[in-house]
Amino acid sequence: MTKQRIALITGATSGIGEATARLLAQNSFNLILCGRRKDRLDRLQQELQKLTKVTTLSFDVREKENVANAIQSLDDTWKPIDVLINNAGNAHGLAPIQSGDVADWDAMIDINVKGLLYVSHEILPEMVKNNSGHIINIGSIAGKETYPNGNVYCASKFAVDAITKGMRMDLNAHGIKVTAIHPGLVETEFSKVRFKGDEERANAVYKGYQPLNPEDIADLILFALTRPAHVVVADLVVFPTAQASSTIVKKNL
Ligand code: NDP
Ligand code: 8X3
Repeated sequence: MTKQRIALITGATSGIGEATARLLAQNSFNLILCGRRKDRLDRLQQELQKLTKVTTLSFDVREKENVANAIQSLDDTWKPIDVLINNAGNAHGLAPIQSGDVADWDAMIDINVKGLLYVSHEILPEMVKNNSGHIINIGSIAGKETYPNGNVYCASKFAVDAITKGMRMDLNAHGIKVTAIHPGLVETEFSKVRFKGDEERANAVYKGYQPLNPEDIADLILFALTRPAHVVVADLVVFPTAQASSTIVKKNL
């Protein structure tokens, strides 16, 4: 019998991470669900532990020591981690560089870039020791092309793209798969966070066309995870059909 793989998902409390947790639970992965909102983690654990083994870790990816303590607190049944899904992240603000908010810049660089590195730092040594594992980094079309007012969010996702390529090279000798998935517009809590709770502005982002839903991305993550041992999905850009680039979206308003 094949061993059930253990997957750690950051940002499992909403959107893409939550949809991925549900799909992987249905497909026999054991899950370590991470996020700051403990109430949501607890609720999801309650739901998914009917299908598979689930544990949760509540930490802020910006807090280096908390990241390390949380991951090191896992008992041996949760090690080694076979799959790391670096998904936690958000945009904070959408403003010209000359009027950007420094706190927003810090948040995006600390969460999207440094947070991804802190989590990876805790998990990679064991994968390297075992010469196996699969890392999936959630980038963005914003990491492939810059768009007006996207400046620092785009920079953070360009960094994710660069880190992913670096991981693929450095981990190659260890047989570790590295995948990047770069979505276009996905309807999640992303725009609510970007616009600081302004629901009207957030909802407008998804009006007049059919955006991707988080399940579409979960589906691609499962696809990448279920390829044969000799196949790696390296780099995937995915748009809603209505989207052609960061700035071209066919809307019927
Ligand atoms: P959501 O806002 O729905 O989810 C973001 C997740 O990240 C939440 O679970 C949140 O959990 C977690 N998170 C945010 N900040 C932190 C933090 N400081 N510490 C720990 N966890 C954190 O957005 P999406 O599902 O859309 O976003 C998931 C990923 O997809 C992000 O990396 C985003 O950049 C990327 N993406 C999204 C696109 C979209 O259009 N929606 C398109 C392209 C890429 P909690 O708040 O509980 O900590
Ligand atoms: C999220 C997609 O286009 O809002 O990364 O940057 S976009």
